Amino acid sequence: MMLCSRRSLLALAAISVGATAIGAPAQSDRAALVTTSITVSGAVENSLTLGVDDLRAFPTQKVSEVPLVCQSGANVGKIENFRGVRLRDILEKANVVAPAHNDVKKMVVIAGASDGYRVVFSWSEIFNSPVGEGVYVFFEKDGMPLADDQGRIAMVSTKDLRTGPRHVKWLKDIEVRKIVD
Ligand SMILES: Nc1nc2c(c(=O)[nH]1)N[C@H]1C(S)=C(S)[C@@H](COP(=O)(O)O)O[C@H]1N2
Ligand SMILES: [Mo]
Repeated sequence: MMLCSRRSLLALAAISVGATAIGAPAQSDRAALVTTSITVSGAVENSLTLGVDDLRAFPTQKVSEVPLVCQSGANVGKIENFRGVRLRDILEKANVVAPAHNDVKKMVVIAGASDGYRVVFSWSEIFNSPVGEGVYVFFEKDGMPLADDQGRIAMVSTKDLRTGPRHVKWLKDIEVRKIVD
């Protein structure tokens, strides 16, 4: 049968490897993606490295439920009973460097994960819009550390219309950058 030829088997193997690469990471891969601290760098006076205990030392908030909706509109579950720190409070501690009156308006905050996933916020969104109220770096669910599927530190922007995209699993770094002169 055609399908049993050596070449077809190799082709099938290649397809299945490709499918794994674009799908959700397997259980073992998720464990390898887990982050236990984050860095805050770029246009800040104080670069920071924050582990879970450091995050706990900030004012923390408890959030009871956030439905997760993908960019496609598909419902992809929810995150419940988590505790986190507002991104705004972390950036205030890092102290964004913006000497000119208009500098902050030209700045973005890039949140990166250990799998290379990255999302951006504008400074104005975080500090001058209702969105900023709901952007959390979180580290606890039901009083327990976050599991490997997103742990131990993640981020979510709870006031987004579609919350999936800026739910950053395995959060690794936060970079502040002025993107126009
Ligand atoms: N680190 C990381 N976080 C991520 C993603 C990703 O690929 N990597 N995908 C995002 C998108 S687009 C969605 S909809 C949800 C999907 O979460 P799920 O894979 O647990 O369904 O995670 C978000 N957070
Ligand atoms: Mo998504």
